[in-house]
Amino acid sequence: MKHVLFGAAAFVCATAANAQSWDMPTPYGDSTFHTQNIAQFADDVRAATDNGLDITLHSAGSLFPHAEIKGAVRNRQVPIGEFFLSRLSNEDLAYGVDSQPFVATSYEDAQRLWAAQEPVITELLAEQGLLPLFSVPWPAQGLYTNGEIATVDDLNGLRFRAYNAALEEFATLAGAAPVQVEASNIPQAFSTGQVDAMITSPSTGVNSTAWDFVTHYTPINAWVPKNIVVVNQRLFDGLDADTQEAVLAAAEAAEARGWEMSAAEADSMTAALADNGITVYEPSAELIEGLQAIGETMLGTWDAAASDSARTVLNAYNN
Ligand code: PCA
Repeated sequence: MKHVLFGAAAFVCATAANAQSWDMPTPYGDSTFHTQNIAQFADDVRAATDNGLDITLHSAGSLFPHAEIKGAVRNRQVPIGEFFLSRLSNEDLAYGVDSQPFVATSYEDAQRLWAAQEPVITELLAEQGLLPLFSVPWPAQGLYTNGEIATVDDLNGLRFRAYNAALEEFATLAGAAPVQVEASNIPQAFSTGQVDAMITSPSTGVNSTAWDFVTHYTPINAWVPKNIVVVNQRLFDGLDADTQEAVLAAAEAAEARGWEMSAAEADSMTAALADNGITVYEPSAELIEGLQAIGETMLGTWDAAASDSARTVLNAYNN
């Protein structure tokens, strides 16, 4: 008996000695479904490895600001991290196709776009020693304002919260004044008068209690942008084979679960906006036509600047 107990204790010590702890930054807060999804991913990895790989989340930009997360994974300051994929469009427009207005507007489109995008960006990220693990979309993006917006002209002069270059361009072409604000700073940006309108998902609207600062929401469903989780390839390669397999299996499950969570939130969070007093209205045909015209202009600009990789993504998606 003594011998057996000793054996068990030795086993526990051996496991602990090999155990690894990974820090995982994300820009988004704990109530965000993406954060809940990656928390489940971390739980799955812990369970599958008998606590051999313990991933600790650092939400709401608490470890690294959004703009630094990709670089931190690349430089091995952290092994793994999550960020908004299209923020990398300044490196290559292939990363930003999901944020071009009216290119992919439904989950079906978004799935096809991700299928076209994944092999291309996997290659681009590999050049930086990064391995993408999974990508999950936000619900389609809608318009939050004070008062109803009937046409693009009504956006003229508004201070518009933006989260990437494409949205900045979109707002500018609509005659609005874009201001970059991270998702976790939205309530403060509105309450201090820095911004007075935004385009984001119903999820982010609810997570930032949009009813405290806007009265109206319309689901223009103009694009379906994604988050991505990447790991440093060299640190991943340093894991033993079983742990690598556990990470990849948990990543595959997280991608499938995340897409389902997103689709569920598209409905439930739009309902929650209305329940909290926001007027949810269908966009007018004129508004959509005006916004689509802006999308066309943006696509022209995109086309003039697109790399071969970016073209490969758009061609594969369109064909
Ligand atoms: N929420 C994030 C990105 C897109 C979205 O729906 C944000 O607003 O920053």
